Amino acid sequence: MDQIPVIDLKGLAGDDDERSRTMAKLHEACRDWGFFWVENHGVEAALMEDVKRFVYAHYEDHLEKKFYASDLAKNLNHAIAGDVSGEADWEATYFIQHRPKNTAASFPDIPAAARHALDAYIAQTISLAELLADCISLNLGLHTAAAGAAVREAFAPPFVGTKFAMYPACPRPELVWGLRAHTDAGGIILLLQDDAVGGLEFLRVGGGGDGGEWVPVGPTKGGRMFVNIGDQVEVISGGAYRSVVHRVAAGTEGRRLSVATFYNPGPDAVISPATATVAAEYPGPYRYGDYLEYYQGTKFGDKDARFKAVKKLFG
Ligand SMILES: O=C(O)CCC(=O)C(=O)O
Repeated sequence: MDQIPVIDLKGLAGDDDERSRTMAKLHEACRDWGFFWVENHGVEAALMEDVKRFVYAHYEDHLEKKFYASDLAKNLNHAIAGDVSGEADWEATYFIQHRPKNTAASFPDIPAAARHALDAYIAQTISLAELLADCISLNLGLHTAAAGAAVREAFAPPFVGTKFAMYPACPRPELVWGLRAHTDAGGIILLLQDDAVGGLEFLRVGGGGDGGEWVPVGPTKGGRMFVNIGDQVEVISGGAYRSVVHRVAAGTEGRRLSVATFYNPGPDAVISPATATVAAEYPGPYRYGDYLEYYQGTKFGDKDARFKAVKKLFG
């Protein structure tokens, strides 16, 4: 199995050769994989550690007991195969919005120091998402002096939010997924992964196996962030870049942390393929808010069927 690409973003600040090599590597990663690691990404290691500490503490203080007392957890202990409906995910999560409005203040359980670290982490993560959005625009030939950075312009004003997740140790991982297979609705997703427990898997199509092969992402090494591309970048790129199906396996090994920051179009942003030649295969122009509403009922379904339906419903 090929290795998941690792892009050293330091190369973007190098001389012309180094910059073009880095841009080419990023283009191949977006085109051939749809997911990749980045290093020297500008998000401080100390902040990543602060955020992880907060997520563990918050889980232990506020979520763990509730999770194991939930119907899903209680039923799973006594379940036999087929009992679990297949519509439940073995995850304890909460979501904080950062842009256009920061909703962190309405979470009473975040201590001031943690909120400070979270704000700083998110500011750096947004800068990283914007950098990647601009590189993607350039690599797709969509970044011109006249048009500016096409992906960022299409998303404006962007919606940015973070899903904080813990995947608790699961006594019966054969019965349930941590999170069922899906693609992400939005744009660019930046993941702070657990550095000890894996579970995230991406379906790589075109890498050799017929129906694709599930590639385990594994724990983070060396302070890397993990990146994947969502449906809107696939639409804008006219399929040059793909939003890839992924899932999280439940495991007995121990709780797994993940912090996923979504850099998405705002609800009123109008999305369409930027290249006319392939426009026929993709929906658009449509309002992202309309796409998202449809996505919510079809998240775990087939992406291509969703694109077709959205084209019919909204344009
Ligand atoms: O937990 C992860 O690593 C991935 C989470 C994810 O795919 C999602 O929340 O959409």
